[in-house]
Amino acid sequence: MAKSKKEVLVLEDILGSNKKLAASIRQKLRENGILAVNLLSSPGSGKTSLLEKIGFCLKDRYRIGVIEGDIETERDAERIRKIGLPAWQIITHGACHLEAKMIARIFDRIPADLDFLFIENVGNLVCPASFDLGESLRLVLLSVPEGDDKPRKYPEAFITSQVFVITKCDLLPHLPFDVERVIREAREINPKLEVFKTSALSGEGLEELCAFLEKKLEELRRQNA
Ligand SMILES: Nc1nc2c(ncn2[C@@H]2O[C@H](COP(=O)(O)OP(=O)(O)OP(=O)(O)O)[C@@H](O)[C@H]2O)c(=O)[nH]1
Ligand SMILES: [Mg+2]
Repeated sequence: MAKSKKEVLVLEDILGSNKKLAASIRQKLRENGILAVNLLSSPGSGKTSLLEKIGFCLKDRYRIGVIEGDIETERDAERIRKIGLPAWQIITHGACHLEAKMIARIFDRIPADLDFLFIENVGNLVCPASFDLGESLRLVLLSVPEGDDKPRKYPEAFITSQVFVITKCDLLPHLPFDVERVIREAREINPKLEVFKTSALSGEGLEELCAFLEKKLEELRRQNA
């Protein structure tokens, strides 16, 4: 059923105030030279697994913090703490996405001397795409078992992201998944997408992805200089 005019106005108001708050979060993070990265995907696509691997790859040279968004439990934050990184869990109690106000509420717990702040959004390929969290970089993940037809079906996540990470590529020999098709269709939606093929299991593509993140941090620092 079509939304009423009142519903549309309420939605516009929520998104408008989220955008303003996100802009001020982004400004503060950037002033401190922190690259904030928002990870979006369906439940179970491998966000936390990828963050564990990125953490291993970068933690000796950079200060990293992780915000974990989940509907319930502190499980993902505990996984991140196990690899020696600080993690702050946001439990949304039912909300299917993070919003800027949730980041703002825990903002004073985030050290100002971080290099990278990763934000793992609630597992959902739809709603998180509409909410800017103040990140400088948005990554959309799609895992091989989810199927190669998803970019056109869930375009907003691909339109609003700068990076497309195909995860669980170790499963490619076992599943029908056309890598060229998924990249082509994602770039038809958003021609500027950077694409990485990764596997948290085999390690494929992780070095390249980490090098890209380092380059993005350098760019941010250069803009600040
Ligand atoms: N084969 C394979 N399995 C993976 C890979 N990465 C993650 N998995 C598995 O996929 C499942 C989900 O991984 P998570 O990292 O928890 O996924 P997530 O996106 O963080 O899940 P939510 O936070 O619940 O949305 C786990 O059983 C992982 O072991 C991968 O590269 N290859
Ligand atoms: Mg997770």
